[in-house]
Amino acid sequence: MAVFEGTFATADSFRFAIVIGRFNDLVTGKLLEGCQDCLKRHGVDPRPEGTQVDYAWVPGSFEIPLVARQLALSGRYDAIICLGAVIRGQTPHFDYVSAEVSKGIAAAGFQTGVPIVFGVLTTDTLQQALERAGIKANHGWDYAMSALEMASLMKQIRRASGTGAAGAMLPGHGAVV
Ligand code: INI
Repeated sequence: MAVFEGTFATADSFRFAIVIGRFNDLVTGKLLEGCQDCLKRHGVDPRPEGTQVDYAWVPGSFEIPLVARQLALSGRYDAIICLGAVIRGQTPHFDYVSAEVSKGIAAAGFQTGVPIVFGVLTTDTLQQALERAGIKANHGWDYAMSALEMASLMKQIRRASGTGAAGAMLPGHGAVV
């Protein structure tokens, strides 16, 4: 029998998409920097004019799942990283946005077979978010590590099981964005 485990050594052949929410961009911009730094140090060229990473900016976290799913359906990416920051305010808005973005990202991964990383901070305060986006640690780095590991793992599993490219799982969605 087999043991499947992702590695971090073969990243130079992978393609990623990063979906970033503009809302709270003080935080999401920092997550993006951490993410790009990690990818670069693992041999991925993160430049938008390069061939390995595409970027999609959306208004806020609520819009992330739709765009991540559409990108995944293209079959062009080994993994997709979603970056957002939902910060609790005085109203129940936080609960609606955070519930939809978490459910939506999970659904997009299940539906397409493409690893989609949940890189959305959900915090009570801006301070807590900033601490996780560069002041104490930068979770953007961790999200990139998850993408590298999952891309490698899924590739191994697909190869062993003889299944086709991710993103082509839904009927009629082989190669469109
Ligand atoms: N979007 C976020 O990414 N973070 C938030 O904290 C946030 N809050 O608090 O309102 C937020 N709202 C915008 C939302 O994601 C949508 O862009 C908007 O509702 C339009 O659909």
